[in-house]
Amino acid sequence: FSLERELDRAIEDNQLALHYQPQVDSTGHLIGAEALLRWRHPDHGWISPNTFIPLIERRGQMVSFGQWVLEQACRDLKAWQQRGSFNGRLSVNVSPYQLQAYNYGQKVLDTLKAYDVPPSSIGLELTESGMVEEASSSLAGLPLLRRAGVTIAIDDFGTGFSSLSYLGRLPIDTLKIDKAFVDQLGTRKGDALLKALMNIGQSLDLKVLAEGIERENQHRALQEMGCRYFQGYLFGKPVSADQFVLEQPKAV
Ligand code: G
Ligand code: G
Ligand code: MN
Ligand code: NA
Repeated sequence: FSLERELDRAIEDNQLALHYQPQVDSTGHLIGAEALLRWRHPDHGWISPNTFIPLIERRGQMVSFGQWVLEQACRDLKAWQQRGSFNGRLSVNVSPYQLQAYNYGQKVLDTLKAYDVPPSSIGLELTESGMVEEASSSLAGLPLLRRAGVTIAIDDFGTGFSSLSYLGRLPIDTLKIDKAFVDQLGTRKGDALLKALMNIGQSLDLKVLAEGIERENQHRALQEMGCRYFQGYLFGKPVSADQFVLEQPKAV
């Protein structure tokens, strides 16, 4: 399959890029950004990570691509910080394959140090599928990262078919409520589900961030349920690093 083979050259041929999407608090202030990987293919144009991340994982290359993502995020963040145009938290997505790699936590801290990026300006977004019981030994790096100031968010919370017991064991800061739930707002069951998810977060003293907010009425309804952090096209679409600092008012 040729797309898969072409991945080998994507990094060296400079075809990968990170786009950034704002994350805001309840007053609409920028508090951070999520880095989202993009592949600009010479023939096929922009390819979504939903298409090529599974290929990377299947080929056993997630660790090296993940390292590229973290380093590029550090370069972009450092440039923004030096220009004084951003002092929020930059979140990167992490695949379960990365978490399972030997010494993952220490390698992340080493990378941040090499780029002179404070750990407290970085967040990691992990999916529930990375939280499976059998992998618990591989999650040993998380407390190390957390102690250094890196925050940990559970991405796509509620969609992962995973046991919730990890919430009691691991140092999680934030639950990211998936767009699939936001899209059910206004239905009896949808509202009940969202309230239940909000409740889990609040009773565990976690931040809850709702994703995929496209309309003001969704924003309002979620605020009424107690949600305080948001991400979605209503506040900004993912854009290039340069575009991001042009569009965003300075982060608090
Ligand atoms: O913008 P959107 O289409 O980009 O992202 C689609 C999916 O790809 C999301 O589930 C997102 O978490 C995932 N994704 C985006 N960037 C990365 C990345 O750098 N690493 C990993 N593992 N997943 C990513
Ligand atoms: O990492 P995660 O699975 O949360 O990835 C977020 C995905 O959702 C990315 O593909 C991103 O581009 C997309 N996204 C972010 N905000 C919105 C939105 O408001 N509407 C839609 N349709 N997609 C969004
Ligand atoms: Mn994410
Ligand atoms: Na998500």
